[in-house]
Amino acid sequence: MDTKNLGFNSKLIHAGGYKDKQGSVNVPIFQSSTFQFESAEEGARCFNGESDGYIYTRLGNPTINVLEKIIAELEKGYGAIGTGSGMGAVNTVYMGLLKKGDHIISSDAVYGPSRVVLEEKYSEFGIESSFVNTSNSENIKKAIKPSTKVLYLETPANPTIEISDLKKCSEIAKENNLTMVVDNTFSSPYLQRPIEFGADVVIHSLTKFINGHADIVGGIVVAKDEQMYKKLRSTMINLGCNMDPHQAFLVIRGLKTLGLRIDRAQENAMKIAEYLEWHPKIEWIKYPGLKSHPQHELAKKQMNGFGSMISFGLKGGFEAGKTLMNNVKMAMLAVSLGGVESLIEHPASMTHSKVSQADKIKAGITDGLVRYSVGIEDVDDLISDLRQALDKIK
Ligand code: LCS
Repeated sequence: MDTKNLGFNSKLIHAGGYKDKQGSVNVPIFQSSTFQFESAEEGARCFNGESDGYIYTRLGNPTINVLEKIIAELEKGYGAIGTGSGMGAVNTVYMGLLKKGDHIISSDAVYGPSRVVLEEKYSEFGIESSFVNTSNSENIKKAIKPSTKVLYLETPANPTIEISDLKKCSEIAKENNLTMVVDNTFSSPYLQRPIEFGADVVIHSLTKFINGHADIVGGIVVAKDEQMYKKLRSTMINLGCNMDPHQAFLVIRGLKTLGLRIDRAQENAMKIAEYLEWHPKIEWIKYPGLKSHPQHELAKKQMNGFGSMISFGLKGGFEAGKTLMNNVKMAMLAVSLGGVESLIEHPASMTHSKVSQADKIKAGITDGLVRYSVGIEDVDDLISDLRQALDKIK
C-alpha cells in the first residue's frame, strides 16, 4: 500500500511496505547473521551493488530495514540507518561528517556523552568542538570558523528543555556550508520533523519515545538525501554499531502506539507543569507548553505538541531535590526517558555528570535541576505522588 498520503498514526501502523509471504501480520524477526546467495554470480552482484539482496546483518537485515523505512518516511528523509544505540547514531554522524582539522558547533545543552565524546575523544583526532546556547542563533554565527563543517542541535535540549529555532539555524547552516544535524530524541517525528525545516541529518535514541517501553536500547540516523545516506551507512557498517534484528522488531512494535502514547503523556505533562508552576516549593520550571517558557511561541511554531519532558528547580536547591527524588513512589528514580512509565532523575550527578562543572553551569545544568519524564499513568496519581514527596521537603 502507498502510505505517502496517509495520516501520521496510519503511517505508524502501515509504513515500511513489508508484505510477508506467509501472511504474518507482523514483521518477522530475521535472526540471522548471514544470508545465502542463489549462486556465486548472485553473491558477486550483491557485493558490487547490482543486486539489493541481503548479505550480512551488519550491512543490512530485512527486519532492521523495515524499521529504517518507517522512520525515514516519518521523518521525511531519503533513508535511515539503524544503530545499536543512540550513541551509535551520534558517533556514526561524528565519524561520517568530520575529519582532522574540522570544527563542529553543538548546542551546549545536549545529552552528556554526546558532548563529552567530542571533548575527550574526537579532540585526539584533531577535531575541534564549540558548545554554544543555540536557542539564540546569533551565538552560532559568532562561533563559525573557516573550518566549521557541522552544526549539531538538540531541541528540546537534554536536560534544559531549551528550544532552538530550526528554520533560522538551517538558514545559517546553508549560508555557511555546514551540515545541520538534529538530535530529535525529545520530540520524535510525531511532534517535530527537522528535515522539513532544512536539517540534513536527524538522529534518535530509539531507546526513548520511539520504542517507548524501556525494554531496548537503540538508535537511528536519518539522511535527507541519497549521497548523505550512502556516506553514513558506510560509516555505520565500518564502525560496526549496527542494530540487532530483535531490537528492530521491538521498536517496530513500540512505534505503533507513538502517537497515542505521546498524546497522553503530553496531556499529563501539561497538567503536572501547571501544578508545579504555582507550587510554593518550586523555584523555576521549564516546560514548552507553559507561557513562561522562553521559547513557548517558537515551540508552537515548530512542534506539533509540547512533549512530556519537564525540568524544574526547587527553592531548597539540590538537598530539596534529593528529598523529592527519594520520596516519590510512582515516578521511578532512573535515567532514560520517553517511556510509558514516569521517571525522575538528577542530570548534574547522573546523565550529565561527566560534563565539567563550569560547562554544566554555563549550559544551565545547575545542581538544582530535576528532570521529569512524564509517563502515561493517571495524572491525578502522578500529581498526588509529587504532592506527598514535595510535602516532605522542610
Ligand atoms: N541523544 C539524546 C537526546 C539522549 O537523551 C540520549 C540518551 C542519547 C542520544 C543516547 O542514546 P542511547 O545510546 O542511550 O540510546 N539519553 C539518556 C538520558 O537522558 N538518560 O539516560 C540515557
